[in-house]
Amino acid sequence: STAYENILVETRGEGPLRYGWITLNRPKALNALNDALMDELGAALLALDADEGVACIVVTGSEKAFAAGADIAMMNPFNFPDAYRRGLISRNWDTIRQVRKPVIAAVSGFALGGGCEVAMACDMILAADNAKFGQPEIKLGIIPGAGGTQRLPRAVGKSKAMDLALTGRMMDAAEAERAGLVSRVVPAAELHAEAAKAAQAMCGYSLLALMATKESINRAYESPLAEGLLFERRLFHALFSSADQKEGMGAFLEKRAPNFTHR
Ligand code: CO8
Repeated sequence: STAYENILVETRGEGPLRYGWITLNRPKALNALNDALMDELGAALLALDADEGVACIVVTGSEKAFAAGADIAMMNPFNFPDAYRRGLISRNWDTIRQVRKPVIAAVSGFALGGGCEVAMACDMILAADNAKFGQPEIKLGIIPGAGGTQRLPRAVGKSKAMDLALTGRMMDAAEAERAGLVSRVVPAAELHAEAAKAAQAMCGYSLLALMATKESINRAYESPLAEGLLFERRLFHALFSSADQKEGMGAFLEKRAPNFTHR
């Protein structure tokens, strides 16, 4: 398999479909995001997305930090022409959006700045009880650059997004759960087991249905309600042309476990 320097990549699970497991791994800098790490993350996500044996992907960090933001030492000398021309740090952010399989962020410790933005670019965030989220860019004389002013207010509402981005304060896991940023909070020691359980559950379902669910929920953010509902109905109807729909419903009626073939 491909050798990466800033991330660890594996596939895990038992059964015909497995899940990808990506660990951000720059421990010296609390997983601060630089171009090399983001290039590797983008490449690993696309490779797992293209792997027919993979149903979904977990992205996690260390116990102390999911990622403490973009690498400040790298960004310090940036000027506009270089940053713009080379798409510095930003060039890989749209990669996460291209992934069509579900991506679970399993967050322990700090998820700050670009780290919080990577988590928000995933499809759901599972938080350890020691997780801390924030957009502290204001302290550095800049603003969030990868969704912090866009995805955060959609997740937690305008007032809390303003509060976090304007004061730079951190929010703990309990507050993040109340605000709707994270799907649930689990004890730190159980974070990986819980993420694995969620991923393993997805591996037992129809890949078509998983991908259609993700596509349709994401559509809710991009379109007015009537268009989103229409999009959902079209996909819903389309799935009745799949063998997996016959298998899923047939198995229920025959009181047996389904055996999806992803067709
Ligand atoms: N960049 C570079 N190095 C970092 C970063 C970072 N963001 N965060 C931590 N480190 C390094 C520290 O410099 C330190 O290195 P060393 O041991 O060599 O001194 C090491 O990691 C350990 O960190 P600390 O000693 O500071 O650990 P503490 O436990 O005392 O503190 C904190 C942890 C509170 C997380 C602290 O490290 C901190 O405040 N970090 C910076 C957080 C921050 O400001 N993040 C936002 C960065 S700006 C950003 O993300 C913009 C997003 C743009 C997205 C892309 C746009 C296109």
